[in-house]
Amino acid sequence: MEYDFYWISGSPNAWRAMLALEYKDVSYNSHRLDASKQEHKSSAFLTLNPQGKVPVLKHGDTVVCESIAIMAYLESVHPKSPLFGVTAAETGLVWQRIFEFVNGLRDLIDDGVVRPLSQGLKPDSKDALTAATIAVHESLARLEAVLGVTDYLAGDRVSAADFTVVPNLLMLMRLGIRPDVLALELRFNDVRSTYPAIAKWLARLEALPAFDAAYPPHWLLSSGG
Ligand SMILES: N[C@@H](CCC(=O)N[C@@H](CS)C(=O)NCC(=O)O)C(=O)O
Repeated sequence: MEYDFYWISGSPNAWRAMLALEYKDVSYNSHRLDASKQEHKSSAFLTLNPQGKVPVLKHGDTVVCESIAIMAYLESVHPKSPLFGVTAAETGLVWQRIFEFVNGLRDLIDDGVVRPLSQGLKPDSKDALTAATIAVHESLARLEAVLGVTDYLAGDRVSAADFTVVPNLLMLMRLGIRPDVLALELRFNDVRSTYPAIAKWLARLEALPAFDAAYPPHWLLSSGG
């Protein structure tokens, strides 16, 4: 049965699902949607995901939306190269790390920093941005402590927890080098030097063949933003 995968370049949610596809060496028909043309709101796409969001994975009659659900689905069909642990303790820790991120750092990054900066910072939202920035750095310090002990977020093996966190973090770091953002001194440009264990973890992930295969193509053409 064939896989069809629908994604938008630079979408962190699509990126993590694509990392799982590539890591598990699953072949798929790639459907890159153009957000500027609202292709993710077309009637054909809305029949797959009425929310009009990527990623979507279609496998025969099965349609899976939600990036983390897609990773779990792939794990179930392709247990080789496990991403959700092998022992019960490993599985528990992978899910723990995923939920810690989803219930904490993700919204701080997306809602607290990326969205306000992408939409143009309004003078009255500067205090909220400062508060979110402090909270993001506190979370990064906690990740740094975890990665000081193990090579990956849920132990010494790459897992769905790493693929969950890395796209949003790299998006934040990419935004951090934009000249107008640099001027705000949020210090997302120097995450690698501030957090050496995170830097080594990023290097480990970047060395995976899956990383290059899933890297947002439009990021190769431009920097920042
Ligand atoms: N919780 C969903 C979030 C999906 C999501 O928000 N996708 C974004 C791209 S990162 C999207 O398609 N946005 C388009 C829109 O909302 O119009 C997941 O993990 O897959």
